[in-house]
Amino acid sequence: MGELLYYNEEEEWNRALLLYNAVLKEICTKLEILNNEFKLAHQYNPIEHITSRIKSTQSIARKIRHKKKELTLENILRYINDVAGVRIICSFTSDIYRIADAIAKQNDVTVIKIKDYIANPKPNGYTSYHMIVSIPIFLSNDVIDTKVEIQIRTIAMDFWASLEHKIYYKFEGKAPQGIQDELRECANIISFLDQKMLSINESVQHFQDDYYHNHPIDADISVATADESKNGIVSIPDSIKSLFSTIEGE
Ligand code: 0O2
Repeated sequence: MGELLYYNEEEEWNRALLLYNAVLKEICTKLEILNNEFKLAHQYNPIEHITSRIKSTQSIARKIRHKKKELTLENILRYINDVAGVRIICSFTSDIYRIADAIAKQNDVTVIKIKDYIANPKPNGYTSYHMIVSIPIFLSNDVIDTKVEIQIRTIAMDFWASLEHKIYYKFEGKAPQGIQDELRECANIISFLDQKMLSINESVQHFQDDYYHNHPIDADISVATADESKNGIVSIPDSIKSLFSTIEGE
């Protein structure tokens, strides 16, 4: 960033980077804890994967230009909300809102802005749930609230967004109408697919609940282990089951 900012701003930029890196660590830890807790309670993993990044200097400069602001550190800190960004990929749409709620409820998280592009897709078909939040970063003599953008979407939404992003840049934002129409059609298919997958998952859940209702002993001795495949339920090995029966018999 040095070459883009005035010399005397460089030190401040390095301090800002330290904060942005810190806020990414904070939010990723929070998400990991939520995911682990959920896995333990429901034998189910709402987060498929998480990526995080500090926005590239070119992308910051482009966005500042787009917002018609001068490229100064003050403007970057004030107007660019996504210098630090995390992307959370979930299996199902319902997981997106569950995760968003769980983050927003935390005492040290301040929700600054929400854009629900799932309830209100963009005209080009883009869907995703965006939150801008701030989290306090504790330094040796200071506490600084630092902004981070959280994008939450399903695997299917992510697939669409990655392809659209590439096409957007290939045509410098002016893709031919036919391609734009096809992308919008794909967005509709993806939304249908997400709804279908969610309803299949709900049916599986009901089958599982009915099964455990009728086989309560199996439910007692079924656990999810840390390294099992996602969403799976495995039975406790026989050697451990026999321990249970010993205890019961005592
Ligand atoms: P990049 O390269 O991904 O970082 P704000 O200033 O917070 O009010 P902002 O940030 O201008 O609003 O817009 P918004 O709608 O919150 O979008 C922020 C990010 O969402 C974008 O960052 C993209 O990552 C993603 N996004 C938004 N709209 C689209 C879209 O139509 N297609 C795709 N593929 N992604 C989108 P950047 O900085 O644009 O890009």
